[in-house]
Amino acid sequence: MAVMVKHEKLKNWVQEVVELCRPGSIHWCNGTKEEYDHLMTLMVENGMADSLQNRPNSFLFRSDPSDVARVEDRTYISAPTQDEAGPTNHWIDPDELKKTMTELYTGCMQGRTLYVIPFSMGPIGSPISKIGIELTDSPYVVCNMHIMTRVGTKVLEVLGTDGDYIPCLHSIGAPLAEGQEDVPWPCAPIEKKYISHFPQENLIWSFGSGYGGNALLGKKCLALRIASAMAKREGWMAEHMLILRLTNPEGRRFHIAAAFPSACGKTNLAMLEPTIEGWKCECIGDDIAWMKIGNDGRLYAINPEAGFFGVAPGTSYNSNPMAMETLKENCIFTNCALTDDGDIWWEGFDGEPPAHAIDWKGNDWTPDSGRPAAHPNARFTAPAAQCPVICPDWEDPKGVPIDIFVFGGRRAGVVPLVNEAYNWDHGVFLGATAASETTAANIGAVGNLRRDPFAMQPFCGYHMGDYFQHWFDMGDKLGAKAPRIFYVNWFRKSPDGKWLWPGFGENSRVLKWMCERVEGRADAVETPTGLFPRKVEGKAGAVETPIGLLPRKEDLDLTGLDIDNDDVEELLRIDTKAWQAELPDIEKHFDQFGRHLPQRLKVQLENLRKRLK
Ligand code: O2Y
Ligand code: MN
Repeated sequence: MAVMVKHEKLKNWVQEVVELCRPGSIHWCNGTKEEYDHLMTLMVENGMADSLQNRPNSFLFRSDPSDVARVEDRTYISAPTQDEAGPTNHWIDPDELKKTMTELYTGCMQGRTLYVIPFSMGPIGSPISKIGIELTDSPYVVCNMHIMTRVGTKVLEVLGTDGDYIPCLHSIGAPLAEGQEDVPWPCAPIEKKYISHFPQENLIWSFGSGYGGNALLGKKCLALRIASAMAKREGWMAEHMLILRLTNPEGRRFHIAAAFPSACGKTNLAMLEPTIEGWKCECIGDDIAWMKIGNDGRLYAINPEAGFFGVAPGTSYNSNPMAMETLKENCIFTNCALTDDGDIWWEGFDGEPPAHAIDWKGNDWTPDSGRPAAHPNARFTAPAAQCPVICPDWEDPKGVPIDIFVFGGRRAGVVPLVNEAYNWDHGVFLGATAASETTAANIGAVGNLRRDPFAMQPFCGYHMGDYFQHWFDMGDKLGAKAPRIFYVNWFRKSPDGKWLWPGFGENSRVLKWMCERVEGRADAVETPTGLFPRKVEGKAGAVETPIGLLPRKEDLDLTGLDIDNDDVEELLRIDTKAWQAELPDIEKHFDQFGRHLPQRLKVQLENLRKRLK
């Protein structure tokens, strides 16, 4: 099917890139199944992919061992000045970065095909959606984009002759000389990888990596880094949040958007199966939320993506049965192990490990090998529409009204299972000070405590202090219609290192408490009185504590849950000394934002200090 392009600016840009990168051929993607099947066939034939004999229309890729995750150290927010990028982003002057990258791009697509991918982030035509065009020399990227976004001719139709789009240039950075044999996963060495964002121009340039967030440019680059900068300018929100709908036994719906750092179980929570009687949960998105204030003054969210790019290891019928059902067919697996019967496998998969497999590096593997068969950041790419608990309204162009924001992180100590913010400003403080112990999703040491404000540290496309101010500004606009804010920690451990909370479907008990707090809104306090513990009346009770409103044991629905009383007490225990010990670290964290730190956060820190006295 030939693609008709009537957009002069787009045609000119493609021509410029052709002249710079010198591909052997050009392919305008139409987003059809035939296109996907054709590219997959090519990749299987040239040894880049294995077709899985035991999983219909599914494929396994093994990346180069140097190209296995997002590379934060090589990711740049190239705003005009370093001050605009802020202390949490790497920065290079835009002219200098463009010069360096132009040299790298010169001739970089030699011997390869340049694919032009028109894609929509969000349902095509939604007032919240945005169009991107990714130019890439990776057929793996094209197939992943087919699943993760809405690709094709329809997008070009919406673009018309002069519509706005976000240009996303990507190259794996591995030209193929005449007669040179290709490798299964071509990419550039780490020092030549650049994941660059030019927020003032809404422009993305990525070079050298073919993996995940570095290469599927609609996701972290567009939908978070560039979109967050656009959202600040235009008065909306682009957040690293799952979106779910919870329906109570009376049929009342609650929409929850939750921000957790990478690999803290966002996908599991997004597909939660409640263990409490009569409650239903439906998934709208597992990673990113775009939110705008609607005509009724409430905040409406869409999931800009069309698929899940989830962490495979640890995903099982035990941890996430709905994800496992989603993965039954039509999926791409990257850096998983291959079993002898032509299926995928990873650590944490259900059942016994296979007696033999091919590991993510392509080597023979047995359970005695002493190394993981799948890379810890191995991924699945799966169509969201295949999820058995996908919400019927997940593609509603107007979005869903958000009732509750949840922040959280992975903390073995200090932070209780759940607490509610006293008010919006306090909630912004909870988001701004969120911290988590690091995992394999980002390159670097595993297990260090890292402050990850709003789970946006790697994804905020401008100065984080200004981003905090944007949250206050949005709260001011939303007023009484603002979502209520909570903070959770599913990962608290006992002093002897045992998980205190069972997690997974049991998390519904905590969400239920939040929904009941929202229903009892009229009775909730606006400001802390300092008289704690004092029960705050409402449908679900709470006590004031120095860090926020906490449920008492009897406020949580623990019916049928086999949990020790002592464990629940420990989960809800506030160790004042441990919290006092957090204050210098919060202060240090805030200090880095200098004059950009909103005064309202300083007030919140002082309030916390006073409450802890
Ligand atoms: O390592 C990558 O490239 C993927 S990172 C990722 C993928 C899906 C959802 N979230 C993330 C993340 O790091 O937050
Ligand atoms: Mn994420």
